Parts: sequence; structure tokens; C-alpha cells
Amino acid sequence: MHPPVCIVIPTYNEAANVEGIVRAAVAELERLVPDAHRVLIVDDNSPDGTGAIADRLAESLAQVEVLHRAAKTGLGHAYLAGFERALSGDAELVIEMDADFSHDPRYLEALLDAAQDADLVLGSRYVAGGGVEDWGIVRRLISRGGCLYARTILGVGVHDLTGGFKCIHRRVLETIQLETIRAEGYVFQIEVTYRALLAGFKVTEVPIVFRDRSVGSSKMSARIAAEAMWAVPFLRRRDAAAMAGRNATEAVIGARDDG
Ligand SMILES: Nc1nc2c(ncn2[C@@H]2O[C@H](COP(=O)(O)OP(=O)(O)OP(=O)(O)O)[C@@H](O)[C@H]2O)c(=O)[nH]1
Ligand SMILES: [Mg+2]
Repeated sequence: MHPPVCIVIPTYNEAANVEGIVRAAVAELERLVPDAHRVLIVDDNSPDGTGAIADRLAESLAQVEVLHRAAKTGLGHAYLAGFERALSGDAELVIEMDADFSHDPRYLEALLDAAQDADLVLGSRYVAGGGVEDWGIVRRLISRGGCLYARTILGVGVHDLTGGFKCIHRRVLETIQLETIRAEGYVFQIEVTYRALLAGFKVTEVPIVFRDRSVGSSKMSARIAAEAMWAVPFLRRRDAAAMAGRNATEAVIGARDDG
């Protein structure tokens, strides 16, 4: 048995994907966590009508909910809003998943199983059994090199730091000072995992094979990748400070409680 789960799916111009991915996720969750699951779509006013399709899904499927945001302000913001909504409900596990079928819902089972013994579970392309399909050599090199670079600079053992298919225990989200995360895109993903590690949580990777989106347009560019690499060295200090602040506050509260 798994505790209550909420899958957060951010969407921007995913009209061709949103219904399929939500139905596939719901089918898996009905099998794995029959009485305690939600799917939260976070749409940033997509011009292609994704939000309206999501609303129709929410009308027909009781476990589906839509969070409409007025404008596209980036994936990090969308996730933060989604986490807040998920935590305001009864979710003990929050799952991040893309809408474009790159993250196959069949891996939800492995993520949930691993979450029984870990605080944060990463769907990982870069451990044995994982991989990517359909990417050209350039994108493979950028992604692989970026993960190696971030892993080295941050001094952590995680292989896939930039992936966005993960299962996070409530206690992690309540600890890592979400309100001070400013990063977007890949750096947001790195930062969530890095802060969890700094806070002493157990992070596990389970293999996934990542498929390139077959429909819809890519938002990935060389500029986004370069920006991410530029930002990583700053995380060391920024996240260490954020987590140290938390520890200091807890120490003070603890001392008060003791006294
Ligand atoms: N709400 C919201 N969703 C976003 C935003 N940017 C991306 N997304 C969604 O986040 C998920 C991941 O984005 P993708 O564009 O697939 O990014 P990627 O996987 O790195 O690159 P491609 O698949 O090549 O486009 C998808 O479900 C997108 O629709 C955003 O600014 N707001
Ligand atoms: Mg994608």
C-alpha cells in the first residue's frame, strides 16, 4: 500500500498530449493507489487551448484537478504553485511528470516502490537500465555532459540531476525552503535534488528510458542549456546558505523547546 499520491503535470501548449498522458497516469494510479491519488495539471494559459481540454478532463475524472495560472512564467514557478496546491491536500507523495510522454507512466510503479525506502526518488536516465531514445548525438552529449558537470561541481553522487520525473515525500518539500527557490527549467530540477541532499534526505535513482516528445514543440535550446551550466556553481553557496538557515532556525526552536 502506498500513501496518498498527487502527480503534478505542468503544461504549456500540450493540447495534443494532455488528455492521453492524464488518462494513462490515472489508469496506472487506479491500479497502484486505488483510493488515494490525484492528478494536478498546472497550465500557464497555453494559447493552444490545453487549459480547456484539461478542464473537460477534470469534469469527467473526479481525481483530476486543474490549476490555471495567468501567464507562462517558467517551469519552476509552475511546479512551485503545483507543490503548494498538492500539499494543501492530503498528498504524502508528490510526483513530477512531463506531459509530452517523455516520462512513461509505466515507471510510476518503480517510483512509488522505491519511495517506500527513500525520501526522494529520481527517474534516472543515467543509471544501469536507463537511457534516452530518439535523441541526436548533440542533445545526448549536452544532457550527459551537463549532468556530469553538475554532479562534479556540486560534489554529489546522483547521476541524473536534471531530470523531471521524480517522486518526492511531503517531508522533503516542507523542508527544502521552496519559497527561496528562484531557478527555472533544468536548474530547478537540480536545485530540488541538491537541497534534499543537503538536508540529509535519502535520494535514490531508478532507471527510466526517456523518449523524445513525438508531438508538440520543444522548448529546449542551446541557450537554456548554457544558462543552466552558468548557474550551477552558484548553487553551492546559495543552497548551502538556504539549508544552513533552516538548520540554524531549527536549532533555536529546538533549544527553546528543551529549555
Ligand atoms: N505550466 C508550465 N509548463 C511548462 C512550462 N515550460 C514547460 N512546461 C511543461 O513542462 C514539461 C517539460 O517541458 P518540455 O518542453 O517538454 O521540456 P523538455 O522535456 O526539456 O524539452 P522538449 O521535450 O524537447 O520540449 C512539459 O509538460 C511542458 O509542457 C511553463 O513555463 N509552464
Ligand atoms: Mg519534454
